[in-house]
Amino acid sequence: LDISWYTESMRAGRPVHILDRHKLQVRFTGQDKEMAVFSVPSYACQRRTTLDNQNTTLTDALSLLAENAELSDEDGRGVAFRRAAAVLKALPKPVTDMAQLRGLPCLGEHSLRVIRDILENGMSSEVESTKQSERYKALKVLTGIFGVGAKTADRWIREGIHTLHQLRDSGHTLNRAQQAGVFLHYDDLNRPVSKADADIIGETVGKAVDAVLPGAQVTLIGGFRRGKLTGHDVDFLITHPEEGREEGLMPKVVSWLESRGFLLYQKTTRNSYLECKDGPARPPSNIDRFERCLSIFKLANEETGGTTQLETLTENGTEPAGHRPWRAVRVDLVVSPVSQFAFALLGWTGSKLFERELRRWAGYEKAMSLSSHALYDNKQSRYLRATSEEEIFAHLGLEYIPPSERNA
Ligand code: DCT
Ligand code: MG
Repeated sequence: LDISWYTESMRAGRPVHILDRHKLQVRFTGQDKEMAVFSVPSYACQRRTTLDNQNTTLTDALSLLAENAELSDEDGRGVAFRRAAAVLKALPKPVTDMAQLRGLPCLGEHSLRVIRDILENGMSSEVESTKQSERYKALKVLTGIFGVGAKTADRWIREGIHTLHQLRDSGHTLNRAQQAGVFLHYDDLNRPVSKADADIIGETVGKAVDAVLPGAQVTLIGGFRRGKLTGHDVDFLITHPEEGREEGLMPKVVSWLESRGFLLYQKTTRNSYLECKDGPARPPSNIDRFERCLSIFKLANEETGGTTQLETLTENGTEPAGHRPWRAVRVDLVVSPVSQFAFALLGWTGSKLFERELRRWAGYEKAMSLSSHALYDNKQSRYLRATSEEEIFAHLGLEYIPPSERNA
């Protein structure tokens, strides 16, 4: 913590009272000013970040700039804005004065400029102009399509395609996922999923898993495990207490669901992770090596009594969602062998930034490689086993942070 201003105050004879170690509550006696000065550790995985965000105006602004950077293939800038937003999310009170931020980590010049603009003028001109820009609006519309990432969207924008209508008229051939995303379920897939919907889908997935492999367990992961009330999808992790029994489980679960009309779309990828072959836990991507199924679920609407029969799908998806007895929901299924379960659970609970920070902490501070499969100690040249998230935090020399406080 930079405390030069504080020692200056002391020298100038302005008494400063520290009331709490983490929230330096400072009173400048004899002046009108009273404010909290904050101090937080620099890695998000050392902090407790609940959903009770006291600085949503500031964090929304920084998150928008992060999103815009990520969509523009500027990941470095994106992470910088995400880290800055995460620091503000961890503060116990709203920020009202720039002086409160002195000494805080991860607040670069650019982020500080945005924060100052908002504190002084009530808004950031950069955020407002980004929001209004044709490019940002088009990126949002096009990446809102299931199966369309930043690169594809960018290519289309350079061809002058900014809207769904322009895309439909462009004659582009879309892959199966994109067809589902743009022609069939665009509105549904861009509507938040509630916890109640997640629970209903969880029951169905539980039934499917139980039917094809009794004893297998299903765990809700992702944002809902962190206590979020809505999400963009529903994520589940499946395992079996006996190592090896989970092999080949995904195709069986998928056909059970498919034969009962629960799936509008699915794409399964096979598990390719083998410790001995791949060496240290540094796979090219930490999230794509489990047996994994990206799907679109057909969720029956409660009030209509629902149906699980596949209906003829309209070709252009213009049928108002409210008139259908079901809605489409993105569901992500992951199967893990029980020996990797704790790592998978930790890696798939998020948030994305919390995960990134855990891996950065492991690498930079502990000379370890953490993935959703394993933890490798580079100094001891061996894998560190764990059967719970608590053990992994302990291996990493970190205080245990429960899921509800990983909302960085
Ligand atoms: N994950 C990650 N890195 C990624 C993508 C995902 O570490 N690049 C992990 C963290 C969260 C988990 O996988 C599930 O991913 P999402 O569903 O995208 O995140 P979420 O937190 O569940 O967000 P939402 O509530 O919007 O679904
Ligand atoms: Mg999710």
